[in-house]
Amino acid sequence: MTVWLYPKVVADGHGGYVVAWTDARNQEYVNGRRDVFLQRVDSLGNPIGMNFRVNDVKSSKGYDEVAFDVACDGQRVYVVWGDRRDFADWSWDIYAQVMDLDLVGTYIQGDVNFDQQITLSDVIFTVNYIFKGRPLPEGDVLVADVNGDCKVTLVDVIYTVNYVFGKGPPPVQGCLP
Ligand SMILES: [Ca+2]
Ligand SMILES: [Ca+2]
Repeated sequence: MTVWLYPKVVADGHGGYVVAWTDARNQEYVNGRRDVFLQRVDSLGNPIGMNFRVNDVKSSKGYDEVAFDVACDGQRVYVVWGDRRDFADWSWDIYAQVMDLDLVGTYIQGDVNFDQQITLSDVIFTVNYIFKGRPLPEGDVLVADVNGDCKVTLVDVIYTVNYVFGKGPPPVQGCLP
């Protein structure tokens, strides 16, 4: 069960909007721990690109992101939130993320762990997802569909391994927007 809560909407300064909310899709151990996600939408509310996690440390590791807010000046998006990643002393601290508006919703096909590169870490991530169902690929499961057949299987794992070692073609755009 994932709980989607606390939507916030701000104008992006170009006729569209940036929507933020928290949801628990990444929870691995305990119900109710949520991350902050962003989605850019056009003037009609249609999603542009995909939604993605904003907070850098996943809440599934034990820190609930709460009390977040979002702003946009037409060029950049600013998100602030509180979490207790310093769990040892039970303290809450404030964190922020600033990103270019143009990059909100963009992704690299095959970058399953969302670190802006395609490496063996993405292969391991995909294998875990296939056999354990978790953690979920960032943004959309189909980011892991590197051969573009709209399914995530071991064929995609082999495809990525071949690409990482220079023996195969790069990931193709499949079913993602
Ligand atoms: Ca990656
Ligand atoms: Ca596939």
